[in-house]
Amino acid sequence: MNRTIFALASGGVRAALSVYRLSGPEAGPALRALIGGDLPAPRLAALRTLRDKKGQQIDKGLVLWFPGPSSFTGEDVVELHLHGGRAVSQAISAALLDLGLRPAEPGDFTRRAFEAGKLDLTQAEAIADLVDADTSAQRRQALAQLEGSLGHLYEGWRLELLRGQAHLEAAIDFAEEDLPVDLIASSQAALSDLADRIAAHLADDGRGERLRDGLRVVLLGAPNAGKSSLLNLLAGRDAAIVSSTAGTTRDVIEVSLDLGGYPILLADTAGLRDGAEEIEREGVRRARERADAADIKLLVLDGANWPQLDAESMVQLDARCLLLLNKADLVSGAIPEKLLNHPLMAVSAKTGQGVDRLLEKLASTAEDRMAGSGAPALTRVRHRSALLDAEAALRRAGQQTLPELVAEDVRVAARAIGRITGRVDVEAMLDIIFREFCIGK
Ligand SMILES: Nc1nc2c(ncn2[C@@H]2O[C@H](COP(=O)(O)OP(=O)(O)OP(=O)(O)O)[C@@H](O)[C@H]2O)c(=O)[nH]1
Ligand SMILES: [Mg+2]
Repeated sequence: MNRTIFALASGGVRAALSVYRLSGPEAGPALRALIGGDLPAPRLAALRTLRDKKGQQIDKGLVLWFPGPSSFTGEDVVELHLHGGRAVSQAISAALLDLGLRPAEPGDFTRRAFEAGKLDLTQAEAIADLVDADTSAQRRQALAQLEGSLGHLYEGWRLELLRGQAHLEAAIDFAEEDLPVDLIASSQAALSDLADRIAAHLADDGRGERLRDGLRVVLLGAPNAGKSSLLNLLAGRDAAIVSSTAGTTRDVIEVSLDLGGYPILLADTAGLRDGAEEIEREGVRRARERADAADIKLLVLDGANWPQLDAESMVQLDARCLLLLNKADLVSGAIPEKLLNHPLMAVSAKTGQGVDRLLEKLASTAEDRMAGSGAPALTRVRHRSALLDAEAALRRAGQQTLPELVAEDVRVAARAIGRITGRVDVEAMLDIIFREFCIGK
């Protein structure tokens, strides 16, 4: 049996209120000991004075009693809503340790909920994502996943496979029975159809994962072009040092932006040039590394040198680039909308010119890359690799001629998908065999 655990469920302790959560068989006795009386009615808040073993008052607050199995973890659960503060936290923790409870490890409560069958693994992951969500689009994605959008999709696919496997197993084990003769061909058609649906789901350009992590945007360009000035302007704070000395920035400096609900990680980098001294050279190496990993490269051109283009920056030109002509305040004459077939935007970190347009452009790109058609998106590499395994197994199944081998590939595919939701079991398959075929009636 699980030991009873407790944890401060709300973050930092210095706050008006803090919530403590207890889960396990000793949760009820612990609450009775703390309040010196009977348990309150289930799921109703009750105001109680909490005392330690010596009868010393710890605090007065709301207590809630959630008897298992209809609780978050499926176990007996208690919530204590006490005053926030280090001394209260220390006193209640000491009292709970004194009662034999153990401090929870990260994820302990959700893990117990999963083990009790309250959540599948994608929902458990969604709780972590919801807690980490910084923007509204991230929150919506996590909520949909918590509601089971991904879990239902995968579970549906898995049941389809189990049904297919049941048909094939029946053909193998009960060949003399009255089964359809074209079983293999029709199974294979269904399997290849599912493989296509999995492939379509995988071909989403990683939007779900990108929404979790943020779109990676990097500022690149020659020293002194004004990259750090632009970063500070976009971030709305002085995150990076700006100076008229070329080669000021060395380390990569990253800020998070929320553009229309979509998360962006904007990185400022060292100015690109060769032959600098050692530290700056390392900075340039890091800048190029960031550029390679970026979703969008903002290539900053120095308006002070316009229309001269520096070679080091031009090497970076590719489909991920948006060209920015900074220091537009110093440029006289018309600035073209395009340069070398890439969109060019005139901006000035000094006057703020063009910055709104740049933000709009970034926001709309972020939406393009991260918003979906409404279909659930996979959100983790773990999902992707399991689905790739499943798809490969289904493609293999299409090549097999013996029902045994087709069935084996289907089994591999079903297990791969079952790993995503954490619901790999064999009982379900037996149920389907007997329900659908009525064999051995
Ligand atoms: N006139 C004008 N000056 C600017 C503008 N943007 C930046 N500057 C000036 O250009 C100089 C360099 O700016 P930084 O932001 O440090 O340039 P950087 O690209 O980060 O430079 P490194 O870190 O050395 O690569 C500073 O003196 C800024 O004040 C602008 O839009 N107009
Ligand atoms: Mg800089």
